[in-house]
Amino acid sequence: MARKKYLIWNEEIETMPRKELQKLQLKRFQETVERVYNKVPFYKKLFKDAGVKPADLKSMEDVAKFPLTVKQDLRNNYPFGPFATPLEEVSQIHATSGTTGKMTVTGYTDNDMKVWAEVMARVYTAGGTKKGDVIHNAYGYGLFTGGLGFHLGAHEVGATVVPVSGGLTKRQVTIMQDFGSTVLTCTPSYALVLAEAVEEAGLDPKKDLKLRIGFFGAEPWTDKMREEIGKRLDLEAFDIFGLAEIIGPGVSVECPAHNGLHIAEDHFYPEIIDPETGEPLPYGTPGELVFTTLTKEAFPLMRYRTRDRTVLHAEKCECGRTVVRMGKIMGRTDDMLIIRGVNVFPSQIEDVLLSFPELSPHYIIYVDRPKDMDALTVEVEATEKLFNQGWDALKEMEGKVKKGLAEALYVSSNVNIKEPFGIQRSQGKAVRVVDRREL
Ligand code: DLL
Repeated sequence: MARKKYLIWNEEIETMPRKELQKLQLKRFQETVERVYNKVPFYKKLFKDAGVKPADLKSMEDVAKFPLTVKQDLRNNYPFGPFATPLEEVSQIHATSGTTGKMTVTGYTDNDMKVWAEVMARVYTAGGTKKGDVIHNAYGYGLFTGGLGFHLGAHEVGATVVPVSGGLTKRQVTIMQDFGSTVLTCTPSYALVLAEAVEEAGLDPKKDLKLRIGFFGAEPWTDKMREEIGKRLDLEAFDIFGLAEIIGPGVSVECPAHNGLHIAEDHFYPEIIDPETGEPLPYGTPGELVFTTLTKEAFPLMRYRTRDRTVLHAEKCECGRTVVRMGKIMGRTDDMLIIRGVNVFPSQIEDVLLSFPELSPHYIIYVDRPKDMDALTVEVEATEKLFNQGWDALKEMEGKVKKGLAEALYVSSNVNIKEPFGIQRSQGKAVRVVDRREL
């Protein structure tokens, strides 16, 4: 029997007429505003400084009058200050470790866990996961929301989950093969590491593995990377987005139309703002993504600046969903590099590198400032084939990549092509940019 192309977990909500959805959002936004104002002291001060009261939210047009919040607000109230329920009502805690500053701590009541399971079931179903699937979950288990979020959703859809977590890559390949895994969940960079290990083990994913679907997220990746992963593991790759502060994975996901990520808009209200001025921008205009949680009990957040750059679209998708779609994350407002005055996004560099079949999709970007001038260095791996052609071929390739980068970025860069496996592999979120200017 032919598979139905578009599966939807919660038809009633995911295909709800927009007018009805907006009504529901307004009611829930009003409840959130009341909750944070009455239960979380730092919001009272923020509201006072902005000269607003919960009752001022009469329609969604009023949303922009309410203050934006940032990670620093959470850090200032570390660890449990942002919680709107007493700790005894909190059934699970997660945290993200920033490279700077304190951890960001998030909490869930029993009902928040149910919401998380529901939105993750929507994610799995959007990609075509069903009861009978075997999910190889290689997101890290622990304080990171990836592992446990995907675990929770797997149970909700009734699939079989294998909680492998990250690491011990060779064993992961054995498990995928022996257990007949059909769904792979991990970061896109780790998917490539697994693909390499599959090749090294001499396996043909078409014959030796049963993978059909992959849900990859937690870090930026391009459409070219999607093609690469899809081809090397013989699966359809879906982009999944989320952040611990909002719930973890499950905020949005692609459907097989691959034209943006459907946001669980009945639980998370999205806005796009101008990152410089904080002013809201209309659908279709790229800017910084902002979320308000609409149903969270333990850790509600209002107008939280994610620092992620994307664009929103409100037209109905061919899959039937009516919820707003967000474009692929183009990068973060805070990982935009300014090189000699020019804005450079790591995703632009990835695009150029992946357009050369002679290179492997493993790279790292260094930024230095020798003699007061920014210097951009891109290290990328050669494929075995290119490497075996010797020095001259490598140098010629470096020249081509340099030219490609200069045309795309409008700044010059140094390019070092490394031997195969010359770039360290990641088991979770890949570190792709090392900015040594502040050091
Ligand atoms: O990364 C949650 C998650 C787990 C999402 C597993 C998807 C899969 P945090 O550790 O709080 O949460 O990191 C959130 O990661 O603000 C983005 O900058 C980035 N990010 C997450 N998903 C994507 C994606 C999890 N699909 C931060 N594309 C976010 C690009 C992503 N960036």
